[in-house]
Amino acid sequence: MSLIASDPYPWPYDGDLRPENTTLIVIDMQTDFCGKGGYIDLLGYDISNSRACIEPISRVLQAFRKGGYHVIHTREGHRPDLADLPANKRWRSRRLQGGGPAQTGIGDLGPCGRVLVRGEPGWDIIPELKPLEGEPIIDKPGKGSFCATDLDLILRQRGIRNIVLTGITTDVCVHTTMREANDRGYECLILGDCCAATDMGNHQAALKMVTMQNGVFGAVSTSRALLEVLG
Ligand code: C5J
Repeated sequence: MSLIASDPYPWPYDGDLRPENTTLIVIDMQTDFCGKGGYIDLLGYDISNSRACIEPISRVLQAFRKGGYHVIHTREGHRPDLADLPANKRWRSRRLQGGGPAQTGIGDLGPCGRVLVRGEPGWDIIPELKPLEGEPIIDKPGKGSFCATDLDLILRQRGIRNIVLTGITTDVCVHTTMREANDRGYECLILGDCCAATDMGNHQAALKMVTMQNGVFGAVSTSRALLEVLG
């Protein structure tokens, strides 16, 4: 029986935490979300917010790999012909806040290649958190990692029940993935210091939401609490 100190309950709920049934998911640690000239930078947000989680994720990643646990990565992005990019998503990405002239949006050419397009430099996972050979990478067109992907199939084939969520952004892709996973019966833990948002208030609110109703989507913890158990 292994339990990680978490809020609002020690995680996982039944103490069944083993390398065979537990995966780390590292969500969208791509240049477009945390690098200079990437999508988030072009939108005018401070990328030091989204970069703050790189170091803690790297420590957790090392512990998962060392312990023989599963590791899965995700990337948000679209086909080069943009056949999987909804028109409203593109329109919103090009719109300056408060209206105004169009800006570089999804599918357009920016300093890191075409924004959020598969195969472009900005779409790739940052070198600090590069996936190892054999670690699945889920390419997703949406915010959630289950929508229009084979993630659920891969998790079930491997017998995975527990999911530890990290990555960016806390309030969008990480939260959507956590909600999707929770509804499918997975036991979820989000590590607060291993996630980041474009806005600190949203980051904190997203973590708080998880803890309502006795853990409505799972539980919240930190890299430190997890490493005390995983070593
Ligand atoms: C966003 C993400 N925020 N990875 N994507 O558009 O959270």
